[in-house]
Amino acid sequence: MTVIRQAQGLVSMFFSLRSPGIRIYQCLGKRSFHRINSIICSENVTSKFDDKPEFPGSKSEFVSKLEFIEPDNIKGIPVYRALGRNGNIIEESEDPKLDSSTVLKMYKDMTLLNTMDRILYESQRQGRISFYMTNYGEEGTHIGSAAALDPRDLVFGQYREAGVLMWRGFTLDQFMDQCYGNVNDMGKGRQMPVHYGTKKLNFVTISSTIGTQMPQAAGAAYALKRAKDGLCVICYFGDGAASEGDAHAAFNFAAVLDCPVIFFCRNNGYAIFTPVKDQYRGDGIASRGVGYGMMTVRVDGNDVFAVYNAVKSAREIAVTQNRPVLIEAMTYRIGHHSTAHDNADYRSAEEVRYWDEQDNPISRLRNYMIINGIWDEKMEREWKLESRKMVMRAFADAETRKRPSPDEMFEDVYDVLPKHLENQLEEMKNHVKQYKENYPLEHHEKLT
Ligand SMILES: Cc1ncc(C[n+]2csc(CCOP(=O)(O)OP(=O)(O)O)c2C)c(N)n1
Repeated sequence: MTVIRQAQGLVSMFFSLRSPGIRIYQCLGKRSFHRINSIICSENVTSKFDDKPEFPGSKSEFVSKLEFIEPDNIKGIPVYRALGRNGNIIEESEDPKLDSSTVLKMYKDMTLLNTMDRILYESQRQGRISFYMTNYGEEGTHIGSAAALDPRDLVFGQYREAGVLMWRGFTLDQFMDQCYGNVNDMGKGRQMPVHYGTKKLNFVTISSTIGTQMPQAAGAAYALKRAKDGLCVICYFGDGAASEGDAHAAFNFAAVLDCPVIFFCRNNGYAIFTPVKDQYRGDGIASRGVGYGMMTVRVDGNDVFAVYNAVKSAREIAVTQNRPVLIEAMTYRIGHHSTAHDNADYRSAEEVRYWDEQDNPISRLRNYMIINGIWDEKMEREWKLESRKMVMRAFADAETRKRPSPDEMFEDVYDVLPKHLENQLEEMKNHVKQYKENYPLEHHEKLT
């Protein structure tokens, strides 16, 4: 494993910029100009610089034949995988050799996440919570990456990474309390559902504004580098987020300032209804990593072991060499973008079914477990019942808890409430008291 293992296999998949660099087209040779009796003369100069460009930052050579780089003729960046669809290890050297309890936790978290998604999605459909986003199809990217990190590594998520939190020990009660915005929600009901955050588990609170987490992650990684405590940052983002200006700022700062951050792209094929073919013209997100001078690899995100191996090696690079690494995990979003959007508006049911049935990260891992004798049909049946019970219990408890008092929305920003907010608080209280029949006050803690 780690660096030695990388040298054997995976590291060859990381693209580091040790390649010759893009060469510079030059037509005229270098000449020296000087003035004799008002006539400008020139003469050929030969020096060691004649064959090597001297431009600041240049890493390449001169060429004398004009040739454009034709992106369509460059071979695509390959996709690294360890597990075949039927659950067999493809190359013995790429078997992460995880003990069976780790593999079982991986599988149980992936399937529990699935069950939780189903219940919370339905709960929104029945009007019990305001919003929800499922993680169907991307469970392998969450669990494979989370398992390869140090739990003290700092996570900046986008919003579709609930499995990372689950791996770190966020409980079903905590998920449900956040989605219900009840008194036990750490955000006190001020955030939309799925905007989780917990200092205890080193998971920075989700922000709805796409891409904001990316420069923040680069900055936090710079701070970790200065602290010299051997930790790194992981920053999750989607293929759509990669089109934001913030992505450019984050990649460039992290590369130039040598920040220990893993940029983990979940390339799930769509940004709401925009397919990747309308999102970019180049070779996905991985090709950009090389452009920014980052170690880069593309992995099969539906292969939890490939994701695990890639993140383990990327973490080693980040913390030992203080360098950013870009991982592009290829996957597919099986669920609707959120409860506010419908798949049927932009893709066919057959397309979604194909990924669900033919290339599903959960069934791939289950096949591996069955082949290796650590799972069987009876265990599957029992776990399905047990996990559903666990989710339903947490769901029922969260629903019965009261919501915070409305006056709490004014707290936790200022140490001392400024005058204009004090006035607003008073106005809100008077308004709610006057029109109490229009507000579900019985579901909230009492107004002070
Ligand atoms: C700055 C900004 N622009 C637009 C939106 C609306 N929006 C929310 S999610 C989303 C798509 C993001 O897609 P992607 O990054 O691929 O992530 P995925 O949802 O596929 O996981 C958009 C455009 C937003 N929240 N913030």
